[in-house]
Amino acid sequence: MPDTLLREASPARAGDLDAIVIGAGFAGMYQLHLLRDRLGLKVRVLEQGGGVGGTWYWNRYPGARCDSESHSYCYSFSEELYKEWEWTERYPEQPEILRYLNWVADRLDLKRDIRFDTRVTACTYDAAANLWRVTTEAGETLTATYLIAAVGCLSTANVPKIPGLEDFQGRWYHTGQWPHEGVDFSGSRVGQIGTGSTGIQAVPVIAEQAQHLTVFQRTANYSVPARNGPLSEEFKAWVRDNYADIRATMLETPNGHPFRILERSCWDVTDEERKRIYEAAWEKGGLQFRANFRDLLMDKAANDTAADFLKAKIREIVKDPETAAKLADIDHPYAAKRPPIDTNYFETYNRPNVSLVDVRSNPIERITPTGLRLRDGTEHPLDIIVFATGFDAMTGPLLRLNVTGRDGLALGDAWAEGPRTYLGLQVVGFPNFFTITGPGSPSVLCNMPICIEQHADWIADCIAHLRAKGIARMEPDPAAVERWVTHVNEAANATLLPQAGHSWYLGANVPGKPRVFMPYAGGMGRYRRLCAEVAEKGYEGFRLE
Ligand code: N01
Repeated sequence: MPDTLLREASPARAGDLDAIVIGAGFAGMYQLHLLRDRLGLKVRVLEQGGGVGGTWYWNRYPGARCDSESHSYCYSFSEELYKEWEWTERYPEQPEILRYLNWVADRLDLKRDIRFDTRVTACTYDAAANLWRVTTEAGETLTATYLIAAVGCLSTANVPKIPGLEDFQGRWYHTGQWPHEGVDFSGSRVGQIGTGSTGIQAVPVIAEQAQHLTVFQRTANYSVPARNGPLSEEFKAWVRDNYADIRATMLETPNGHPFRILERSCWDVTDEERKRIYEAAWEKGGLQFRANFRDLLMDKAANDTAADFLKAKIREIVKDPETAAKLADIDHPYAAKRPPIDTNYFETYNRPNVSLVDVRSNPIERITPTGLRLRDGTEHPLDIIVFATGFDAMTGPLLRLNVTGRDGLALGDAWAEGPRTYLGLQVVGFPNFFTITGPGSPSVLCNMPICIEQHADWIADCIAHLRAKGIARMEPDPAAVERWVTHVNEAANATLLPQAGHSWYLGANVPGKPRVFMPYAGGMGRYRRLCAEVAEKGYEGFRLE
């Protein structure tokens, strides 16, 4: 529908605003652009940080870099915007991504509608007025018809409750809340807890500065070299010339990346051929490693071939056999947890100032004023502790908004047994509340900007529909949610993903969190078609009143 017609058909605004968007990362920025500039709505974005960027505003830890290739880790909705920005490296570093997002915000004149340094403390649905009341830490309340959470999936830091932290006399940091002025590690004994994607990026950089770095590993992890480097002029030209194809590929592939998962099975090739394929993929580097065979994430025996190859690489790189054995003692299928990529991660353990401590067999018992003590009584004196311990993923950022829907229903109660959504977009009992990349959508299993654009587009089209048809409220039908939750579980169970029992995909990294596989593993291409069909059928599965 043309925007002008839509504006004429729009009902009078009941609250201060048509829409409140929470968060000014990739998601909130694009949602603001669509709702304000395409639909002509009055929108305010509330952002806790002092600037745009979301994840890239907060995660300033050493080595922070994106694992998606730069030409895919950006907005692609506008060809003009896509071609105007030039990335410098294969994998963009945090400062460059933050510069990019500021550039987009300025280019689209977004900042005038973003309220920075504004933390949302509660969101309450007022059924009589059909409004959302959003309260901020400063005590202000704003009202709007539509509430859109663009808070990201990995924005609630998980600092494990290890006894004694409050008495630690050194300095400590969580990677997701890194000081803007940086941290000087020189001359310090540093302990890093955590060997996920973040930890694996941070270790080589911290090791270069610290007097000594001790890495406390609970779960050993696979990693493939990123093979990062500057982009050639030819590649940059190729990206500009192939915008349409790159975007089409990202929209269709299961992971939203600009490469296809090959059709061949692991068993279509001989052992020697497979070894050559893995070697070539190792040399090429990056997340593409898992795209070599279609069955790597479906068939445990197929996965074992990749896992064995990667474990052998660890033993080849790491010179001390005991350290190598600990690093290669990986207990889950390859890519069942989010697979990291790295720059010199395993090589770093060959440095004389780096040591690895296994805290699976000998857990951290307490933090003392001067370091860490393990269960067997071993003391590790430390000046700085780095928590690369991840996030209360997917549900954490939503639950801390204290959202209360119809009849006083708190989101925390609605999700006491784990998140239940329709398409990861809406929750029963929470009318006109939308979640961008919410649980039950592909989100974290995909290249994020692609998922974000799809959700923000869908939400904007949906709001346009509601307004054009004079529909006051929208929320899912409980039966549709039941069917979707069942489908999300089936999609996960058709893969090896649930076999990593300690994964944050399952909420297992946060004690007491319900164990539910949260993202939709059915693939981005399929998900996109399902969402489009639902909209085409007049928002089938939603109650429109
Ligand atoms: O967090 P994680 P992350 N004692 O949860 C360990 C994205 N990301 O920040 O596995 C000891 O993966 C924990 O051990 P275990 C990406 O999606 C993207 O690294 O629970 N150890 C694990 O080793 C990624 O998956 C980019 O046994 C404890 C680590 O801490 C997601 O963010 C870059 C512990 C946490 O790993 C999260 O990654 C970086 C304890 N009490 C990250 N508690 C991009 O490229 C936790 N651990 C875009």
